[in-house]
Amino acid sequence: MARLDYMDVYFSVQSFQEEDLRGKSAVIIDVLRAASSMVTAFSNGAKKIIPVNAMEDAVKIAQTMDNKDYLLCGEQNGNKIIGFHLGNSPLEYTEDVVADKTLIINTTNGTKAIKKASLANRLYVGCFLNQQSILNVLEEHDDDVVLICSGWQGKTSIEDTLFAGALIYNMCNGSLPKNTKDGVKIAFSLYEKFKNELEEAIGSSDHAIRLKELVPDGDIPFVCEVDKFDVLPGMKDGILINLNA
Ligand code: 3SL
Repeated sequence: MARLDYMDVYFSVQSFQEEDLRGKSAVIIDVLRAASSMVTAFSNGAKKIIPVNAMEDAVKIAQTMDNKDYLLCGEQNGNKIIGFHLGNSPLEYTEDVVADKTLIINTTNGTKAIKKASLANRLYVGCFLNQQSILNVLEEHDDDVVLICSGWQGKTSIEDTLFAGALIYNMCNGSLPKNTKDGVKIAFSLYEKFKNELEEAIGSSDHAIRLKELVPDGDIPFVCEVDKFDVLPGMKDGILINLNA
């Protein structure tokens, strides 16, 4: 069982250094929307996900593959990237589109957090949609666990902090031990306050307001669904696979 007194929470991609994660397990959180899209894609049969730092990297990797095997995915400022197959709405990642495909994904914060966490011993991707799968794998761990909220360009985001808090809240059955780090206390307290009104809290977040004009109406309620999918995206040699498949 991962120990809460050793756990820490980072609130943006910029708030940690690569070295901070050496030898630890990391859960990368991006509720809106990269993690939610990845989890949905795996649930609908995507074979692999290759996260990248830049659009150019995605295109270079695609050039080494057969056209029928991959999809270029992601967003720039919330919008689908010109020339890419899919944007970053989880609702786009349906079975008929993603089954058996390798998805090469570039997003503003989520894929950058994943790439920056490459020194972690183990890396998982989590959001409300696969909450129980993340809790199950943390139960098996006895090393230090770091929860990394992707946030938005260096800023804290309520939706990612809420999910970090949901993990912590469930790990301690709602009763937080005293000897935890500040980040753990902050995430726990936020979740405790909003746990019965997740959709309202996330729907009025800075990120949801930013996305309002850009994304399908269904994205917000969808990413707030808890335990919808039994999926565990985990990193193996730079590529995410569904460890629960
Ligand atoms: O920053 C990210 O990784 C994205 O998930 C942001 S967006 O919701 O697609 O705009």
